Order: sequence, then C-alpha cells, then structure tokens
Amino acid sequence: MAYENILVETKGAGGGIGIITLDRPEALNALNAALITDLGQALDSYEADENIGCIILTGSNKAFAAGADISEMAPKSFMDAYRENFITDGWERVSQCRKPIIAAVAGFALGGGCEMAMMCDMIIAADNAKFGQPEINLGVIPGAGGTQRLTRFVGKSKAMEMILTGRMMSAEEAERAGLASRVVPVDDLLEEAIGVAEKICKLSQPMTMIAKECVNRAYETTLAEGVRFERRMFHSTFSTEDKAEGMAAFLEKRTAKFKHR
Ligand code: DAK
Repeated sequence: MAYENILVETKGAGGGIGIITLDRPEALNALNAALITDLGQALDSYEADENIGCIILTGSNKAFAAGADISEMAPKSFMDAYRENFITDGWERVSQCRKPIIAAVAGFALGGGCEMAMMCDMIIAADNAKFGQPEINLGVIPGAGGTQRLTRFVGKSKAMEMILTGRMMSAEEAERAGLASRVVPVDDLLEEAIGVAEKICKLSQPMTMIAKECVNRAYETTLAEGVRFERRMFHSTFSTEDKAEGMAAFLEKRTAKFKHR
C-alpha cells in the first residue's frame, strides 16, 4: 500500500522486520492527522502479518518528528478541540502495538515526536538526537503522555526541568537518564536498529509479545500485581510448541527452530 506521509518497507531474513519511516521532510516530520492515519494503517497491516516479528519506527537524520503539527493546532479554540476530540483518535496507536516496536531516533524528537518515541518499546538514539517537550514555549503543555511517560523514564526532577523549561536533552544525556537504550553514530542508526530487530525476529514471536506485555505491566500496576501477572504468563508459556522446542534444542545442543506457536 502506498502512503503519503510515511514510507514502509520490510527487511531481514524472510522479510520479518517492518520499517516505518516518517516522511514529511518539509515540516521536520511534524505529526498531522493524515500522518497519524497512515501510521495507524501501516501498524495494523504489520500486526496482521504473521511474518513480521518486529517493527522499527524512524524518521530522517534531521528529525524523528518535531512534534504535532503546529499549523493544525493554531486555529483551534478550546471548544473546537473539545468537541472534535482533537488529535486524539489514533494518537495512542503506537502504545497499543502488540508486537515489539523500536524507535530509531535521529535529530529532533520533540513534543508529540518525543511522546511517540516513548510509546515504543525501546529508543535507540543516534548521536545527534535531541529529545524535548517544548510545548510550554507554545503556551500549552504536553498532550500525548509526555508528563507521564517522561517522568517514568527519567524521574521527577529531570522531567520537571524538561517540561517546565522546554530544554532539549542530548542523546548522551538521554542514554544516561534511561530514556534511550543506547547511542550509536547517526550513519549506523538504521543498521543498529535492524540488528536488534533481527535478534528479536529469530526468537519465538508469541514469547516476545508476551514478554513485552509483562514489561509494560510494570508501568501500570503495583509490584505484587505485576509479579503475579508475570507468573501466570510464565506458566502459560509452558503450553506452547516453542517452549518444547526451545528447551529441547538447549538440551540437544542445537539452535532452536521456533514455529511461533
Ligand atoms: N509543526 C509544524 N511545522 C513545523 C514543526 C511543527 N511542530 N516543526 C518544524 N516545522 C516546520 C517549520 O515551520 C519550517 O517550515 P517552513 O518555514 O520551512 O515552511 C520547517 O519545519 C523547518 O523548521 P525550522 O526552519 O524551524 O528548522 P530549524 O532547524 O531552524 O529548527 C526546530 C528546528 C525543531 C528547533 C524548530 O522547527 C521548532 O522549534 N519546531 C517546533 C517544535 C515544537 O514546539 N514541538 C512541539 C509541538 S506541540 C496530543 C498529541 C500530541 C500533542 C498534543 C496533544 N493529544 C493526543 C491530545 C503534541 C503537541 C506538540 O507536539
């Protein structure tokens, strides 16, 4: 399917990696309604495709995304925004993705762009990446989870500084603070993300999905509930063909051939 605001391609052995590239270079990949619709459709189709084991979301070397499109927001009054439920439909789609999704971030990841990267399962940052929640400069506040997710990633003090002043964080600082899983040279960004995705694709697809679901529980519930949930999910993995194959392969000193069942 052809899209107007994103590019899609598959990579990896057997085409197991779905790559979505945000593509509005004239506006530093600012996220408008049409782009969010394209992104949702691309994610739906990768999630429905059993061959896809991991998704990479990326932008250009200059910008992952410089935020929601300010020209779309500027004319709206409170009543317009409230009645239309403005920029709500589709905005949480990335966080609802059940398959592993990696944000490969180069350049600006600001406002909604930073929020979208944080909705992914991990952020691999290029050395030129800049993260920020600059909405305060526009006379508004973050609206797609920035006050909640950034605080969980980097802690209260740094989140407050970023959100109250609008200052940007370098890739190095983002890694140090736990926002990015690692920093790589900008020219190697996609290759590094593909390397991680390839490792994920070689594993049992249901296990990577269940593991992701369990990690995400850590953000939504108490420790005791989270551990109980993990225990039940762990027990359920014993019903799968992939558990039988993975453990047999280890004991027989061979590589496991997962069937994703
Ligand atoms: N929207 C629209 N256009 C943008 C844009 C944006 N966010 N960011 C950049 N552009 C456009 C610029 O207007 C410019 O267009 P032309 O003038 O060439 O036509 C072009 O991209 C290149 O930008 P610059 O000329 O400014 O490039 P520089 O390298 O000089 O500066 C910059 C790069 C990233 C520092 C600067 O462009 C900038 O400050 N951009 C705005 C960043 C920002 O404030 N972002 C936060 C936006 S508010 C919600 C969901 C999401 C949100 C809220 C609610 N719900 C689900 C309820 C999110 C809100 C936001 O993200």
